Amino acid sequence: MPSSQPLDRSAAVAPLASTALRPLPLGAARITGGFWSERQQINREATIPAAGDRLEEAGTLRNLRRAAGREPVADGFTGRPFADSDVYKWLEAVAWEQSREPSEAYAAWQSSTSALVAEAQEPDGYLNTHIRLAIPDGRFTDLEKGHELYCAGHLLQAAVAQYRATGDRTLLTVATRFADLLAGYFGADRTEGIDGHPLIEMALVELYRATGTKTYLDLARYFVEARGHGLLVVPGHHGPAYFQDHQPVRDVRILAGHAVRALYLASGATDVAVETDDTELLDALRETWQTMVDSQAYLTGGVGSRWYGEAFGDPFELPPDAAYCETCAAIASVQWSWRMLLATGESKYADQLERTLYNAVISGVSLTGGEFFYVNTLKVRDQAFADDQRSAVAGRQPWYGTACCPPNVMRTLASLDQLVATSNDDGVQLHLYAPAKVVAEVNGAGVGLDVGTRYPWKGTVTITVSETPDQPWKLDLRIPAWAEGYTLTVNGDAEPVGEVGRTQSLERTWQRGDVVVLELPVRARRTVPDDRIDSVRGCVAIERGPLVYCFEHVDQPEGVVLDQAALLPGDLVETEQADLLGGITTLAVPARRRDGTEVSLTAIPYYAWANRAVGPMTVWIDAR
Ligand code: FUB
Ligand code: ZN
Repeated sequence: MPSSQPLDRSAAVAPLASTALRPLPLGAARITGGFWSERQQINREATIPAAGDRLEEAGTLRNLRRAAGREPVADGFTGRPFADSDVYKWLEAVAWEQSREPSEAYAAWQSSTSALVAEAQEPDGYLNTHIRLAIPDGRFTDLEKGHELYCAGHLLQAAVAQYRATGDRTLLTVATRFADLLAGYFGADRTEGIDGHPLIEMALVELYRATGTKTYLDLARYFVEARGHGLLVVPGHHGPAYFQDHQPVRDVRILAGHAVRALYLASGATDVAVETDDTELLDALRETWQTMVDSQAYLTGGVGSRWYGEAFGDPFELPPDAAYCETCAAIASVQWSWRMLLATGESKYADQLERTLYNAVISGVSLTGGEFFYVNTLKVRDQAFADDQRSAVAGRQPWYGTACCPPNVMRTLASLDQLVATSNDDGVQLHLYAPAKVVAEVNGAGVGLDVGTRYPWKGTVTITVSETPDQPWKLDLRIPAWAEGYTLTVNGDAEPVGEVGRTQSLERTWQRGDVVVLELPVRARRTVPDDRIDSVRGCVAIERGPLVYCFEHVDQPEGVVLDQAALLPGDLVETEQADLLGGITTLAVPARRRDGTEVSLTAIPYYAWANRAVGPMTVWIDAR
């Protein structure tokens, strides 16, 4: 029986060890309107409900019914070996949504699907419908490709979300039984082995955090430490680097191989480092993160520059047209940056997280919420040809044969409120600027903030103190790296400004009704790439606030071939267009066609592209 009493209102990532910043409990930061609220509403009303139908059509739920014995087992398995994980990610989204706003429909999806999952679990705690239906004697025999622990990881994450968001222990019981089986099977003194697709590491750490069972942390640590010894190879296809098994995690300084795998592993390793106070591991992860951001991440925050192996490229190998930038990789990058932010308190992690969310994550879902991108390229060439469903040239799709990305977007948007703010003994830190209500405890006393803003379209952020103790505390504001020239006032009095790309702290004994106004210079700017990125040398991109812009063919004058156009110096003219693409600010940009004719090109936010016709598009454009 599900218990109805929430016992734990922790967020998705809730360290037990002391960290620089502490996540707020569920509901303590609430996005109340604006850009993200609109996306969350679409996620709640359109995307998540439709995904229930897609999971049915794809046979994913039927696999569970068969494994549960509700339908004939002999009819077999449908889909990719990791199809179960799509259901778990969807259930996670359903859970986080209920922490935002309970509803009967959501509660019904949760209870019926969780009951089905519980029924599909085998008596000894094992659960995987692909193995059960397709290779019943194949447990843990194909760790490279089998995805058994990857699916288990998503189950654990959904279970923790469900428990924290609703108090329902149905999935948590399933998850702990499976985790107990894993802990009894894997380990240095038991069966040596690691999964071909990391994820179990961070899932086990969170299960440890939710239950207090240290065995789960120990197993997570084992999986992190056992990596890097060449156990995983698929001859003729992938070597150990694809699986991040070429180097011990603490020796890695440059990410390699499959991007989602690499970033889920980095997230799990960060969790292990935090909970075991492993500063050497955390330092290695800091360096690796910095290398990724400096040389392996696209301007959008997207990562993975190789289609082959869905993989990281070498440093500065960032071709815009061949970009893979899987939506899941962007989400994994957000997950890692969030963990690094909590661990260190350094605002550069929130900067990258914001860049990735606004550009590489939400580009992965259409404005109506019904279609998705798997690959988030930065350029579609003129007359491009696609023979792969994942290619942007094929257009956004309602679902994919490999459907990892859509439910990943759903759970990310459903849990986005959790990334707005944190607290620690010094005060409260704001990371994402959105209309929001934030309540936090600082040294046992209540702090309340009301945030008003039209960010990312406008740069004014107004923060009103709605509750405060009679003691000094710090309000920390992230000043994005692009915000040169920002200003700050408290009750109308100017504050000295600091460096950009850092946190600005305002410490005082606050009074209820105090008003802080942060003015971020949200205006169009030209961004020059690092000249070591040979594929875009001589180009520029346009950004405005946290948004990366692009040029989409449908907006351009007759005769413009984007691949052959060049930008000219001159003003970037901004126009608010409430009726275009859900309401955006467009930019008019002076340019030259190949024949020398001067034209005005139109740039739109990158996330909004491919919501009309699919065709040529570019983020980077020649500026010589
Ligand atoms: O292997 C499971 C998921 O499928 C990966 O994370 C994605 O890259 C896709 O290959
Ligand atoms: Zn994916």
